[in-house]
Amino acid sequence: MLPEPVTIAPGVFWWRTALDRAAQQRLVDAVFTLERQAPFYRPRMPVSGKPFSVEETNFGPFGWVSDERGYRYSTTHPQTGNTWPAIPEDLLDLWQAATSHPAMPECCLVNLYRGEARMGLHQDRDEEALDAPVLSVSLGDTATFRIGGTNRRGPTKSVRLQSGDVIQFGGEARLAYHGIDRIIGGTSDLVPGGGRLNLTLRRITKGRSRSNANAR
Ligand code: MD6
Ligand code: FE
Repeated sequence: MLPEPVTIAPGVFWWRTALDRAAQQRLVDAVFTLERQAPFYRPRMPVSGKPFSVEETNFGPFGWVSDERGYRYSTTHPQTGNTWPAIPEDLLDLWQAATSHPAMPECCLVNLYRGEARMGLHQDRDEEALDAPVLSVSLGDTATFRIGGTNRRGPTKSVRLQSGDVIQFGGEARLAYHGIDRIIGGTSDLVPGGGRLNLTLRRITKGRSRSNANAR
């Protein structure tokens, strides 16, 4: 099971190397297998339509998408029109081991960072279920993760997330601003073609069931 996490800030827990190499490898294999059904694509910024530097896909009943019309959850892939593949069981097990939340996650957003890709400071706030924490897994190259408070201009801290690290945002940190300043290339050989994968698990609806994450 998981060791005791480090508390980075109130409500932000960090399990360093929560997943061993074999567990990391299983997740990477699952991502690139499911990616054939739900290919990575580049979301676009609201209004401007500028493409993200990060490539994304999703697993689960809901996927987080973004384009000129804004950020939202969608049950279908914006390019294929198909529903998203199910969230891998290993991730559902991790959610149950790490969080004490009674409902299962309904979205696994997959972020793929190659080269100079990064992610600007943002809040995760498009979910109805803001009482549920967000759980995220880092795989591949090390990333510089910046975390602040709920005020965009407030002070921030930086930590280096390595392959196999897991972080949770909950409680007073659920709406904390955070982002990825940069990826340190060549720090891992886990991801085929290089770079970093981030898997972010979220509950979207205010449901109660633990068992229906993939069945709706
Ligand atoms: C990333 N992570 O690690 C981006 N959001 O690539 C996130 O945006 C994130 O790690 C909410 C909670 C944890 C996260
Ligand atoms: Fe986020």
